[in-house]
Amino acid sequence: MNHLIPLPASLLPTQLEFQLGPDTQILVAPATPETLRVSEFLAAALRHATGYALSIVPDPPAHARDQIFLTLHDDSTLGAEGYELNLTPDGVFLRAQTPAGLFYGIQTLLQLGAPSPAQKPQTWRAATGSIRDVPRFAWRGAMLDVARHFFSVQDVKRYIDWLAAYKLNRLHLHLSDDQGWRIEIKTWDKLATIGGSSGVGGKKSGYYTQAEYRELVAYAAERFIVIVPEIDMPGHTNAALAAYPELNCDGVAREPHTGIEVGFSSLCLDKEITYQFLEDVIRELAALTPGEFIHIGGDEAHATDKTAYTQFIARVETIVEKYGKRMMGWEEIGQAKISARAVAQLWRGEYGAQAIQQGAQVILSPGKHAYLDMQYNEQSPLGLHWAGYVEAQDAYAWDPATLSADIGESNILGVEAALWSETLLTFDDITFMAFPRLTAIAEIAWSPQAARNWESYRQRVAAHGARWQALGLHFYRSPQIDWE
Ligand code: TNX
Repeated sequence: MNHLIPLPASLLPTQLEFQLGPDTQILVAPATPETLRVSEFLAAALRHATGYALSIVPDPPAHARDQIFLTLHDDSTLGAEGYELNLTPDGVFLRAQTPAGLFYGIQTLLQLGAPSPAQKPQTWRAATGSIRDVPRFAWRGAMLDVARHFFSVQDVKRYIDWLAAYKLNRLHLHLSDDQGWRIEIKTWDKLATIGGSSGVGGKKSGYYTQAEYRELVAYAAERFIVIVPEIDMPGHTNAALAAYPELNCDGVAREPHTGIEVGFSSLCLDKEITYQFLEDVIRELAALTPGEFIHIGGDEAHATDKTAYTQFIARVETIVEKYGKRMMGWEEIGQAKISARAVAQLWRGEYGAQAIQQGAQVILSPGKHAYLDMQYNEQSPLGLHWAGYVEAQDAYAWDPATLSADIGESNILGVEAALWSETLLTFDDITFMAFPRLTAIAEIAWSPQAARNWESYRQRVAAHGARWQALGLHFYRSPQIDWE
């Protein structure tokens, strides 16, 4: 029980052991499409680990021994995502108010019973005890930049699997930037066909069709992860400006951008066609998005007049709201007049107070702690270092509530780990930058501040390293951690 990440809100080990047997079943009540689906998720993982049948029994008549019981029941103290997990030598009892809570309890259970993949079919044992667990923040996010280098549907799904294992619940996809446009828009088809044909260094271009994007949204939703689409504007728009000459003030299409410098592009804010374009894009994105938010970027608009920028952001919010969504943007949107429904994502910490004064909440992605694209140290083969070097401890040892004097716990919707991809080409590159820092941010987002500390995390993450190694996950062997 002593290696869980994120650390549960409360945990009481009882020093015994539950062992899965060839006849262990998963009993689920009430049996609904969603509870059956999460039961199947657990069954598949345990079958894979043990080779046992793990049949699912919907609405079992009476309690049997040596089984795993999943039940939904009313307990408002568990909220929308909490769960209660009791393990005894005679059975595993998992209760939650919602299927999401059951899903998080399952992630905990799967961490507790660490099978050795080398010894299959094999006994699967877990230490006994009781856990009651609820998350600290509602928004536990990870951002992936698929614009600088494009990543396949398969790669994104594999990243989603890891997010789910650590109880993250938002995947923010940075779908457009100067170097590439990565989502099919049917009313402006050249965004994808022309804007999607470039990338940093001329490598790894491409885009998701709407069908592929829906597939990602559904795959994430099955793991209780909401995909948050970002179209960056009015800067970071060279790919769109290359696809459509009419979006430029001078009417001349831009050349594709394959470098990594920022801050030179801007939509033409004086032209009405710009707003028609945005309305079409936002309408199509909203239709693809079950979640509440559309992220409109808004960062580093260095090539846009400041007053025009603030008017632009306010107008974009009305378009986002027209299609039933809330606007999220990088912290620079705090300079504009935004509604209390908007959310500002902090990365440098300059404009958060302005957003909060307007009643908006914030999501914290401070570069010094939560930017997974920062190099670990001077020798790191991948990454940038404009925010400094971010070692495992830097990613872990900070508290959202004390990061800034202007920002209190109630202003914070959540925390998000950002992974920009200027220097990343492969899935191994992604995971090398993400682990063991993504797990640090996941714990900050989920676990109570008082319960966690670096010394405990560094010991627990070492056990995860052994599992990552066994699963072939490429990760950074930080010298701050005594890897097993
Ligand atoms: C700043 S963070 C950017 C991105 C870069 C990133 C690299 C933010 C809102 N803008 O355009 O990719 O730094 O770390």
